[in-house]
Amino acid sequence: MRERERLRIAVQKSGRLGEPCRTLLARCGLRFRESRDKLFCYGESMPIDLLLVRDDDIPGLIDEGVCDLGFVGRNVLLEYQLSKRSKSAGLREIQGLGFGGCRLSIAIPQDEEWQGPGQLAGQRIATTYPNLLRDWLAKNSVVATAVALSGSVEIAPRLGTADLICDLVSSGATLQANQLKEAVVLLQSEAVLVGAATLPADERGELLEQLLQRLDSVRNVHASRLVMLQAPRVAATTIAGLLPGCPQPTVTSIDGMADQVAMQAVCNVDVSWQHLEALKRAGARSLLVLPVEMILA
Ligand code: PRT
Ligand code: ZN
Repeated sequence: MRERERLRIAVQKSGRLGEPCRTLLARCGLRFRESRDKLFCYGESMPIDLLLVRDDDIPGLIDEGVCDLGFVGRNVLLEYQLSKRSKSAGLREIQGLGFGGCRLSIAIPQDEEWQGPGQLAGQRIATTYPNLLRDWLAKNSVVATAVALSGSVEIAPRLGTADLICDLVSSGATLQANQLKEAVVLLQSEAVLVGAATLPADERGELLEQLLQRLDSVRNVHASRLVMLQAPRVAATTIAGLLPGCPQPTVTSIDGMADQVAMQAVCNVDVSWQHLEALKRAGARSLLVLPVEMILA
């Protein structure tokens, strides 16, 4: 197979998203052989390879056609898109992945009151996301200066290089340690799968579709439980209505027990003890809840 018939995915080499993204791909059945320099992983189970890079390089690599897909924080994707505007061939967020959650927020000193965007006028705000910040300031008609830094944004006010900061927050501990508090959220972020705006027209397009289906299935499976039970035939409709997430159960007769049925359903939400107790009160017995390994609809 020629090289570009293989799909190439850019993944963060280290950092917060590297490990969870590779775990997700492993759950999709992808196995890789790492190169000696640990920059490239050759796909052994499917013609899908990984390029291990810094997260900031991922949108550009897809834009230039070096990679077909990538995993990055939504914050990185949007910052890139704003920095490129018309110069970009077009990237799209294909799907959010449900991990790497954080917020891009403006933080102010703990002892100040937040009175709204107007309070930012004339301030110098340190950030590693100058384009996202400028965009938000413009939308809120605030004239302030975005001071672009490459890291350690939270110490800028103490160093006197800025008055406030605009940074990613997850637990809020870093802000607190620097006597700052979150004032306003500019963006809710999580890890996302990014691809070119148009699908490759060759074999890679099909591979991409197949991978997306597996990713979808892995995500659904994560929250899914198979519920199995037995119940009086007359209670089957009531019990079906009590199944969490209201799935359509399969109802089968039990040999030699004309008034009883066996029911099973895949519930795509958490199944709690309360759910089971409600099912039992409605007449269900022999309740069994099992984790689901794979689903292919
Ligand atoms: O080396 P490379 O350039 O690849 O990595 P990086 O250092 O630029 O990024 P990395 O690995 O730190 O983060 C990758 C992505 O994880 C980000 O782009 C976000 O989408 C997501 N993410 C989720 C976070 C956080 N949570 C987070 N808390 N990225 C950074 N932080 C930092 C934040 O900048 C601040 O310094 O953690 C600190 C705040 O955390 P709390 O918990 O104290 O609030
Ligand atoms: Zn980075």
